[in-house]
Amino acid sequence: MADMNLPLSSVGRNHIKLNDMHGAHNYHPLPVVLARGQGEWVWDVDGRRYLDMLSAYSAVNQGHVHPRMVETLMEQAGRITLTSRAFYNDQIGPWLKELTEFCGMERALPMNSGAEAVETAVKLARKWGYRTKKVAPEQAEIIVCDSNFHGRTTMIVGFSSDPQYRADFGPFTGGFKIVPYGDAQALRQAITPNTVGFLVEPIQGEAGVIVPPAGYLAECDRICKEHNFLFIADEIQTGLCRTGKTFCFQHENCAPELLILGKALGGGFYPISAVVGTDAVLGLLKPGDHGSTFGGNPLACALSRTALRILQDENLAGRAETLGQRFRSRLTAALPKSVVKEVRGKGLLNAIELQSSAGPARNYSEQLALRGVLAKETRSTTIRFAPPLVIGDDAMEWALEQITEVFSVVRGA
Ligand code: IF1
Repeated sequence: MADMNLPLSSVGRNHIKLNDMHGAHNYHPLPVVLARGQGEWVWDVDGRRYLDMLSAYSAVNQGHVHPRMVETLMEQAGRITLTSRAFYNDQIGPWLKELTEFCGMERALPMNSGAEAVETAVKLARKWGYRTKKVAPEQAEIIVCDSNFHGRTTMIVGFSSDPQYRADFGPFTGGFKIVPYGDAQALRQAITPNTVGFLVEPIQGEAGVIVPPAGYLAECDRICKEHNFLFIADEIQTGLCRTGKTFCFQHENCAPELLILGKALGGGFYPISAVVGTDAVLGLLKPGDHGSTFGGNPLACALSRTALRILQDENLAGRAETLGQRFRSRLTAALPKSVVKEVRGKGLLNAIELQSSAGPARNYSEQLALRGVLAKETRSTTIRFAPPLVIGDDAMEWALEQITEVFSVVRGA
């Protein structure tokens, strides 16, 4: 696919060439080479400024290079950064207390990437199934949803419904069932005596910011409690104030036994993820059952403590709610139905779905980039908009103008 003709300098073109020559081509980035970030803004190698409306897939909720994060990084990096869990360190205990209080849950287990936390949650649900629910050995089943995205490990892609995510990566792990997203009755029908968990994204991000029908999560939660299996919320992308509440599940009356966090848990500075949940589940692990070299390291925990404080001190959930309402109402009113099918989302996790006749989504993200707005297509007809939650009112106004311009005409192939 020919790339847009962004006026790139030889410096920028050389960076792209290095990627082409020496890297695996597992991404097709926009031809934008970023060199600096501050808040909601990023600059490329040629000094061109862009409004970041992807936030590294919701991992930079606190904004790029937040000064409090820089301060914590410099202080902790100069003291101690990695000890392994063979010993205690002076950051993990306070982090565990602050994170469990932030989530209103009893225990937490630190990992690094989101996928690692998802793998950890699956192991915990199975262990709970065998030890507490008394499911027969090796028979545990976990129900997941069609069009799910929970990471890229072979176990996780094994329960993906996307052929590309699975192709050439088998054989896969058993013990998973796929049901339609948004249909609580389908969940009920998939239950067996071996069901130990229901793993779900409160909004499906990668599938195109799919918001389930109101009441869906609450109904699923009731079904989980009624049939004694775990409600496992993957809030790696929707959590940490992104959708206008601290966690997306809080938009409904539900109480997950396990919460999976990642991305913005590290404030955009360092990979840290976690499974947070009840003592009844996390308390089942004994020393040696599970672990990770970097999990719970003092640098990650110190940065995550500051990342959580920023979310609270700057009321980023309230900001996401207010600005998200403005984003959806203004664009729903302004964009022609001949181009745009729907503007949808919660808080500052939103997407524009194009009419199928309006041409590939990539054309629109390229046109946005030429105007200084960075957003990324997901699937062929949807562009996701997820700016840092610190985005200013003026920047939002400017973004709405650019988006209105780009989506007011069909930009065919
Ligand atoms: C890519 C998007 C994809 C996630 C949810 C677990 C993970 C993710 C709900 C795994 C990660 C990232 C991965 C990245 C692009 C991005 C993404 F939805 F955010 F846009 F892929 F679908 N659960 N999502 O969204 O976390 O191991 O990556 O830390 O793989 O291309 P991770």
